[in-house]
Amino acid sequence: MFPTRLKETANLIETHLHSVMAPLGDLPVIDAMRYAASGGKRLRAFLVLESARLHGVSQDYAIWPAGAIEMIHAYSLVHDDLPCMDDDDLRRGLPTVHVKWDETTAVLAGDALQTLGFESVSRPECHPDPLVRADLTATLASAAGAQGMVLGQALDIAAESAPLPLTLDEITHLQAGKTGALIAWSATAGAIMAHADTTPLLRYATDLGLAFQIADDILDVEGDAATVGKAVGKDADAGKATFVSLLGLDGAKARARDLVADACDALSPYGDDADTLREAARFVISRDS
Ligand code: GRG
Repeated sequence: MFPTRLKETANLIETHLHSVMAPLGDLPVIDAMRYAASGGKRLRAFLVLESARLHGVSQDYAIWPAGAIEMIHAYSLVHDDLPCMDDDDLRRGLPTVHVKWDETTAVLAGDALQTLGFESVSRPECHPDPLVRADLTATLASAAGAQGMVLGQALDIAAESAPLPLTLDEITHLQAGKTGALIAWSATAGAIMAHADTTPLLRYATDLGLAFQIADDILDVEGDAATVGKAVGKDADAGKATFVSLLGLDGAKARARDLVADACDALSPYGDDADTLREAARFVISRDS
């Protein structure tokens, strides 16, 4: 069952990150890294572990890319929350890193979480085959960097001062980088580790990533306590193009449901063994945070 697996993943990741960061000491920047990397749903780590399980890859190996993606995700949130970006005071219900410490510590903690993530996938403990470790490292760099998440973030920031709102194609491209690229890497990591074809999982994750972002836009409109399918609240991002502003609330919900159906179909080569991934896709559009 997906909720049980997600909870197990969260526990595994907390323990793993604790041990990876244990030797780093207790400078403020290290404490800030531990703080930023704790909590969260651990959806990306779950995708890595499930993708590895589907391909018969040992969890002892898969925990390394699962921890790596959560560190890189945490870095992106720390930097996204900075005053020069989204200027947020709260993350995961707690003060953001630059509020609890200061901006310098937040920049450095984010940088160090990113490099520790890359170190994790290049360590021999991650996989016995150095070519697999190189592949994981290169694909993660491309997902996180100027062709992936950083590109999406840059396009998002540029859109704020653009004369016209983004079109549906533009926002789809932006979000494929900003949130989709790390999700796609997570879901394909197990196939990479098993030297297997990544195509079905890439199709699954591309649809899932977009559905995730549409659900996020719907949550913004309906309020944190709502779920997809309830009454409309106030639009926190009024003026900015979102899937809801472009498709309407009902259209966005229908699109998210279609994407989840396509994501589930993409898993047909795995048969029933991929049912937990199918449950995860349905969860993504029914979550309340
Ligand atoms: C700073 C280079 C750079 C990139 C930041 C991902 C990102 C790019 C910014 C996050 C902004 C945001 C809140 C986007 C909405 C979708 C999203 C990624 C939400 C957070 O992910 P969850 O819901 O978070 O998986 P948890 O806390 O569960 O890990």
